[in-house]
Amino acid sequence: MLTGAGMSADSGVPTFRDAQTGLWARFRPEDLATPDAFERDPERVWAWYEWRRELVRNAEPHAGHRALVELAGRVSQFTLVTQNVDGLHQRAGSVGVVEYHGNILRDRCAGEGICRERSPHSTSGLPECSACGALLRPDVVWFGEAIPRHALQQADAVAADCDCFLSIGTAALVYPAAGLAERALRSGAKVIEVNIEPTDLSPLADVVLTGPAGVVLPGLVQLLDR
Ligand code: BV8
Repeated sequence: MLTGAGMSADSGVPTFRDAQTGLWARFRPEDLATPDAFERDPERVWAWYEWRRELVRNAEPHAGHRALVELAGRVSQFTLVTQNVDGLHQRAGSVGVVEYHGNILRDRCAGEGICRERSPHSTSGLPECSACGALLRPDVVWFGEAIPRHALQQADAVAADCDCFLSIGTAALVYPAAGLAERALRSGAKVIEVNIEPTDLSPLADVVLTGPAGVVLPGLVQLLDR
């Protein structure tokens, strides 16, 4: 299965396209979540990410996240691929989560490309690597950056070899993540979409369950008890 920002909406984390409110209303995520934006204005990009980190830290997993944990224990094979960078699936108890777009709460050294601790001293006023002094950046995949190889391969493999693929809370617009449901369809899987509104995937899905993930997913798991 694949979850998107709509999965976190019921935890109070605005979706990727709704996130731009208040101070950030005048920016498009696509213009902030890029290597060029970080190169050009690291202060602004870090301010956006610190604002989003605060939202994520104050959020709690909801009944839909917990329903996926329950579902994982009820089926023989289960892989959760998420586009979300908020770690809410893991906080709900999901294990083996494939973080397709990384994790906003981790820092990565922009010079070495690996996660590092922050240096206690900063010459730039921004987080710097404790090992080499280069700027740190959030450990997420920006637009124009490659998906981490292990995540890409694992997600492709399960999409190509599953009986049922759930697409939950995603507009199915960001690639290559949006291609996973299409990959599952090509391999003969049934596709179930959970969303509050139609998406580009809806006409291709076998089943479309319209409603918030925090309501639909617990209901779906209860059906297993019938
Ligand atoms: C790459 C981390 C190449 C950062 C994010 C074709 C193939 C390959 C690439 C492309 C392509 N076409 C275009 C591209 C380029 C680009 C792209 O897809 N652009 C889009 C804008 C068209 N893709 C890339 O750049 C990717 N990289 O391809 O690299 C490459 C290869 C080799 C070497 C070098 C380079 C990287 C994309 C990753 C970008 N990073 N996040 C951060 O978070 O800061 S993406 C970002 O969008 C979030 O992760 C978010 O999850 C994701 C997708 O959006 P959604 O999850 O769908 O969220 P959205 O707000 O759009 O929609 C919410 C949905 O939920 C809605 O449908 C709504 O109705 C629903 N909803 C709302 N409430 C609820 C709900 N549903 C249920 N319940 C509710 N309560």
